[in-house]
Amino acid sequence: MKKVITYGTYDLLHQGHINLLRRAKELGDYLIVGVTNDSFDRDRGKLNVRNNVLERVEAVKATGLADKIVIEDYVGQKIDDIQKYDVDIFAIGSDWDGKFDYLNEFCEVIYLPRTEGISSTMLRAENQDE
Ligand code: C2G
Repeated sequence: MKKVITYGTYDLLHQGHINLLRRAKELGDYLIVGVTNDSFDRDRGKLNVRNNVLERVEAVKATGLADKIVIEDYVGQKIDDIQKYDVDIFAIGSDWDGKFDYLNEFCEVIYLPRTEGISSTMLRAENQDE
């Protein structure tokens, strides 16, 4: 069984996230999705995330594309997860091109095309007053 893992915040879950999850799922038989913890995002400078981690996990669950969801709590967890779950492929959007090449030591790394024209940042701007 080929296992794929991908990570993200998935704030205000949108079609770009869904396309990414679908493409990642198509790379193998079993998809693990890592959803960032709120403090992990704050620490990496994402200060305006609207949905809390439980809401974001529920949104990913509702897509029906994840076979397993894990919470990403700390820097360095990707390596631990890849080893723990015996992952074959790490997949992530092309906006991260090259950034995760260091994981090649542990599994195959694939950058998937990003969906143009939609982002959480755009949706947050549209809903500024809510
Ligand atoms: N994505 C996409 N198209 C968009 C927006 C996002 O394909 N229009 C992809 C991103 O490339 C990423 C995933 O959706 O693979 C989740 O995106 P974010 O929620 O923005 O999370 P991100 O900050 O990319 O988390 O450990 C966390 C990860 O390293 C990356």
